Amino acid sequence: LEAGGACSMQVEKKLDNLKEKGEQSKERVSSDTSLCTLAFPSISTADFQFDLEKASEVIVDAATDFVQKHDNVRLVLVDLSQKSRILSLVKDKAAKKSFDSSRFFTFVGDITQLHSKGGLQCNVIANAANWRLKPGGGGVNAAIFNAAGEALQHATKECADTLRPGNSVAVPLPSTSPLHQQEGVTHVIHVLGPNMNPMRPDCLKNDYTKGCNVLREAYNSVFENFASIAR
Ligand code: AR6
Repeated sequence: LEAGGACSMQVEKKLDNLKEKGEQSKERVSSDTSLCTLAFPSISTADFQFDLEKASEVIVDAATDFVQKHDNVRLVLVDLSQKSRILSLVKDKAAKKSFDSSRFFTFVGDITQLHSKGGLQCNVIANAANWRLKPGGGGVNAAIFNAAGEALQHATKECADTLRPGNSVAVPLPSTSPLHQQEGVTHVIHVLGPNMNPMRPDCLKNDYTKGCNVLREAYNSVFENFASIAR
């Protein structure tokens, strides 16, 4: 895929430059912004009412496992507010683990304006979607579909009609989309998380054994889709 090609080329170029200068490349490259980067929201913890403490554990485990197994990628958990409880929980739990913290970190900002407002270049963003993959509905789903325009709706329809809880689908974002043009986002990965809200479909009724498994599957699915794009 185009984005993957571009990402790996940039990293290789960087490595060559560093080799020419005779520098040790590994540390430098891992903190470099040309790394393929996935920005993702905390799946299921707002409208789907998933417990934040339990979600934070799943996020830290899934993300640290992933960055330890994959080179040349970065994961960034994003939320809108400085006061975000999920971001603090994840930061606290991640601080207790040993991994390269330049490859998984938290960031405060709107996931649709990370480059223009936050100065953070993310090639790929994840969306906490609904099972019908429809725009609107509030939360991060509405924000992403609004920012990406109709191009995302069309591209999404070409990839999938529905999603099961725990699954995700990677959609290449056409270059006509404002989100592509202004923010440099080349792919949106829609993911459906476990739902604990009785007013939404497939409510798990507080079954957190199942819920945590489905949430872990959801993150693994997003990260694997991201790895294929980055390759
Ligand atoms: N940028 C970054 N993070 C955001 C943004 C944004 N623009 N907007 C919300 N968040 P939610 P869910 C954070 O409710 O719980 C939808 O209507 C938010 O603070 O969007 O998985 C869909 O259609 C929270 O931390 O997703 C589904 O039906 C996180 O994103 C349903 O809600 C997820 O909140 C999915 O519910």
